[in-house]
Amino acid sequence: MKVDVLTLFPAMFAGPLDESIISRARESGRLELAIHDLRDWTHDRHRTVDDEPYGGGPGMVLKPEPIFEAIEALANDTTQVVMLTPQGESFGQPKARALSAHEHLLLLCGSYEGFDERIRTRVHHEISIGDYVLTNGALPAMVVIDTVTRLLPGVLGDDASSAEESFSEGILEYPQYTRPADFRGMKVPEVLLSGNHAEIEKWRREQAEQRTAERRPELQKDNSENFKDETTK
Ligand code: JCE
Repeated sequence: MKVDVLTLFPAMFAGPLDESIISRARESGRLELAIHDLRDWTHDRHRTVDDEPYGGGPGMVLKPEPIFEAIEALANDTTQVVMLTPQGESFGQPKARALSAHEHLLLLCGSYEGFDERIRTRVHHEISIGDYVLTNGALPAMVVIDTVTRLLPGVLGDDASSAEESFSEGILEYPQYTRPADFRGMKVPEVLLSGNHAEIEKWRREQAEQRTAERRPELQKDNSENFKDETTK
């Protein structure tokens, strides 16, 4: 998948996308990522990207001309243009999966008070990553890139991919432990040391359901498919 990003803060993208799984997805060619400075599509001495809102009011608005020119330079008929804004559709795993099916995404990161409304005529998806206000769309763009990249074929190992398929939505994870069995008096639940796989599976299902009911009751649904024995799935 190719992902182009249009931002006023290209330096924000150095670091988070150069680590771990995303970095390997780039090295293997499964993700081709290019960060573009919106100011590269201005034509004036001051590289102006914003202006005052018509009708008055606080702050500044992103001008249409540089963004239209950038889209015309970077997008083709197969490109899905994605705008990150607090007014967008709530982002979640189903939207990540839908976006991961496209060959080319162009992510528009705003800043200031937002975009001139006419820019929306060139946008296919408008996404919010949550109900809080950030200073700009760079962090939301990185969230979208991270979630979408790990869903691309071959990016995760086989174990993580099958765990993804069975558990990714609808229920929280059960508690996990590793060695030592007794850490500063905090003991690992006996059942996990028992070697009784049927009992372990039952305990994990109960824990996951209890946790989901307590913390995220709105997720509660029938998860019986998620807890079939791994060997019979
Ligand atoms: C952004 C701003 C609206 C005042 C461009 C914020 C997304 N989930 C999200 N939280 N915040 C954002 C986001 C995305 C793009 C922009 N701002 C700041 N937005 C009103 C200020 C500007």
